Amino acid sequence: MRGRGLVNRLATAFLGAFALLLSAPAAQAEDGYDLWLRYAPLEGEALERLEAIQPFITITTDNPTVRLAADELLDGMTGLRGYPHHVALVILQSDVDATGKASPFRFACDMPDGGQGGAYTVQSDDAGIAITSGEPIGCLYGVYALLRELSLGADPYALNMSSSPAMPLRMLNHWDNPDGSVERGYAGRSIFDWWHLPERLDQRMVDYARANASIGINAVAVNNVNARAEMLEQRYIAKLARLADAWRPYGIRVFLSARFSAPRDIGGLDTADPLDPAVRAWWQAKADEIYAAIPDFGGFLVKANSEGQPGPQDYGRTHADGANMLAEALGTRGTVIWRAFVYSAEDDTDRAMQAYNEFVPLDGQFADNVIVQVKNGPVDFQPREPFHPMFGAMPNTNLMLEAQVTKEYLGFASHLAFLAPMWEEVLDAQTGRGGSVADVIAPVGMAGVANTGSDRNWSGSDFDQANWYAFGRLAWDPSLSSEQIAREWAAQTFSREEEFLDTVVPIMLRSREAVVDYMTPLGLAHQMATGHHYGPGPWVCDLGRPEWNPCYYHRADAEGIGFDRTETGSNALAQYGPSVAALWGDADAIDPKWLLWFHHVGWDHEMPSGRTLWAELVHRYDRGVARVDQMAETWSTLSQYVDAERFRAVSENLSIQQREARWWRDASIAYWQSVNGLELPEGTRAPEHDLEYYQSLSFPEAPGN
Ligand code: BDP
Repeated sequence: MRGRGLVNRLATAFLGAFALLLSAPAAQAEDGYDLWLRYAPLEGEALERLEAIQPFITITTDNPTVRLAADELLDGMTGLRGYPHHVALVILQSDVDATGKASPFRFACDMPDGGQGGAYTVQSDDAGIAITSGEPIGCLYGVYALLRELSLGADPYALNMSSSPAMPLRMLNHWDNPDGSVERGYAGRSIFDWWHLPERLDQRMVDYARANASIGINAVAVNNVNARAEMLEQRYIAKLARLADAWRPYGIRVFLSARFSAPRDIGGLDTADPLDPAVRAWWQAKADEIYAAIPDFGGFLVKANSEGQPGPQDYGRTHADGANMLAEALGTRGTVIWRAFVYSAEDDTDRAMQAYNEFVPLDGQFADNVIVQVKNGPVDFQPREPFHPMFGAMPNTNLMLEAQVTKEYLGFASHLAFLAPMWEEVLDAQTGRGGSVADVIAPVGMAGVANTGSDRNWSGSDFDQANWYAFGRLAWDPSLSSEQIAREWAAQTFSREEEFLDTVVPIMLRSREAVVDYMTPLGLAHQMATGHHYGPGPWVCDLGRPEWNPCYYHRADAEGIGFDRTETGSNALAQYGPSVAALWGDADAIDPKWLLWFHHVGWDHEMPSGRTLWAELVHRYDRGVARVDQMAETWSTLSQYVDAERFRAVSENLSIQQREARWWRDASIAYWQSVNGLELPEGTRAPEHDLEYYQSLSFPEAPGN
């Protein structure tokens, strides 16, 4: 990846140009490591316009972030021009006029009226291009925005951009473990080399920060929410401090997932009761120790009393008691992010209702520096869920959205599923209680469970990079359309040829819906196999806790299918605002995409399409499979736009997806038929195997578990 020192870059570029002279002008193989920051050479008019820009930069500060911004700009300009010799000079000085030359780029990164929180403007005038912000980080964001626009072919003399982030916290949550494994990770091992830190800092750590900064991400929780207490030990704090130092110039603050029982696990206390003075003192001392090493430490991310994790309820205390105790230890220095992903072994209430039931009564009781982090939907990162009813229901609590970038439930790294449309769906959802989900979280932020790993391409597949990119772009500006994000990502990552973009963007935009169709159409959810969640398992009904079983969610029998969440059932609908509840409460009026989430209906229920529910279900499975076939077919026509290495990698993943989409469809249909005894609608292909075959498949080695 780029971002090396100038001299280094010039030398490499020179050698690169020399090598180019010796080799045939074939498209160079790429391994995806450069992500969307390839700065591939422009051509034609766009190149001519860029070449006219004067080849030097003047900076009036030696702030490290501004220096990075200048370095990135030089790097980007070199890449976009395709040759280095225009990039000649960096001047670091305190007075912009001292050189006596007119500079084409002007950085003004501490303007009193330049906006806060990373806001920037990029404007062209006769004198050149001015990048302005109230802070250094805004200038870095401005450079990335400028380079993105130039990469897309914009006219450098007609720029008039101004942007500010929609929400203050734009965060990635890593589910990485200290031993290098990654829970729900499908891109190799962890990117964090804890073993060798703090002495050795992998270049990947810098490249990672740079990629995040380029899309506006400004916070990273480095370890799994199912946390190990030893991450809070002194030796890990030293490791974390090295990372924090490397990431600081990129505007990234580090957070730690904290195990609630740490005072007991590693602190020598016999309790972790949040109201116990010794426990409070332990956390206070721990926070002080961390801040001594990392003055801008972000704070703690906590999963408590969920899926076996310890928490305040172990001592008869509330989530607010636990969160506020940690918040006090951090004080004004940092933030506690307390997860609302809870459901209890003892409670037989509809799982989709439990977080709301536990948290909403606590509204107004959380300290100012506590954020409650709520998953996009009320169950668990399914291919489609309605928005979480907590959004809008806790007006006196800081609420933040948690999305999953890693595709635990959407085909791991091999299925092409562009998630921006899914996030757009939830962000745009009207809560019926004063605005959309995006409005509710705007004062706080958004977290995404990262999909990065040690694979050369970072995300396990080229197209999964788009989800990382889209997450950052949407956290910066939730009003961006999925289409715009897909287009700018594809142009920067693969090719800016119109024909390529007009072909590949529609593939991306329809891909998530295809996954919904072949996995869990019509509002079904959690039909994945046990533990690893790889492949279908709708027949599973014998696991220890009811809500771990797919049959808990589909409730299929000879008469019908679906989870009744209306008044006659769990009444989860009552957790939504009245207008939303009314919209979804009528099985005949509800959008079919939510039908079986909220209603139990007969197999012969008449759908808006005129089909019976059974015929519609089969139709959707088939539609999903057909879409994937179409995606593979379309991709096969695009080889001239993509280097051979990445072209082949995408093709191979699409083959996997084609096979697995059929598997999902066939296994699901075989199971439904065993329950409802119905014939397949006329003209429909029978499942390839019988149900026993699908039930016999076992994959103990599936990744990410
Ligand atoms: C589920 C994952 C599990 C996580 C949990 C969580 O399967 O690995 O620990 O979410 O968010 O989706 O805490």
